[in-house]
Amino acid sequence: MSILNEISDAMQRGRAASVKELVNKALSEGISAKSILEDALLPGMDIIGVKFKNNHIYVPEVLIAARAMNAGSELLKPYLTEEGVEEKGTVIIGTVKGDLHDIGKNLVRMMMEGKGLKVIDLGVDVSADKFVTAASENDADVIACSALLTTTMNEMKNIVIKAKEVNLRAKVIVGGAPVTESFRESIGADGYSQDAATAAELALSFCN
Ligand code: B12
Repeated sequence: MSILNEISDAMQRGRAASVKELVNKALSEGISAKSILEDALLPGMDIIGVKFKNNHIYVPEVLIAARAMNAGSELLKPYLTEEGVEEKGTVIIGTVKGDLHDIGKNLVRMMMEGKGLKVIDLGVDVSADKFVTAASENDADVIACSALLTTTMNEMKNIVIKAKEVNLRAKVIVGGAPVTESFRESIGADGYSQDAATAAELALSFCN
């Protein structure tokens, strides 16, 4: 089995310690952080998603796989981040109220930091008020909100409404598996993108 398959396999089994060990080994063998993310960790999480959907595995198994995924991707952070870049803008990021999914949000944060953006991470289950208050207190350029549930993505509309109410300077960008460009348009958000790398580009384009 190739090391990338081993990483994916260990992640799916929720073996965080093995994932860390294998990621470090892969890095030392010269495999790029991008490849470890895109060819091992993300496809592994896709498989978990399919098994979860088909009731082959349940929340606890998904949770430990998610922890292993986060453990592996944390190790990639220094490699995905350019050293010594000056701050180009401020982003407030979080997962919307009622939603506890944070893997995608964490990847987006990492890629944004890699582009030299200062990212303030409010975590998960974040209310519209909290997003808007944090953006205003930190004079942020962008609010980036993530949602993984069709039920919670509607909370993004409240963020857009609240931001308009207080005339916030920050642009609101939205993402997460169920979010689409037409949904973005329907709630009047400023931007949408479907993956972490383009999310970072998008945020940067809104910073002066
Ligand atoms: C892992 C997972 C969990 C874990 C989360 C752990 C964690 N720390 O995140 C746990 C076990 C906790 C969980 C719980 C639940 N989950 Co869940 N979960 C998943 C799973 C398998 C993977 C999600 C994931 O991390 N994907 C990998 C990341 C990298 O992808 P991503 O988040 O989409 O992010 C990428 C892009 O979307 C984008 N992006 C993300 N955020 C942002 C933000 C911005 C601004 C931008 C521009 C881009 C962007 O960039 C990222 C990187 O490329 C999905 C299945 C799936 N295929 O999505 C189900 C899924 C999302 N879960 C689902 C469900 C139903 C639940 C539960 C309700 C289950 C239950 N019965 O309790 C609970 C809800 C808990 C809650 N209140 O949030 C459903 C949602 C169905 C729906 N249509 O709403 C899914 C789709 C599974 C399914 N098919 O049934 N889950």
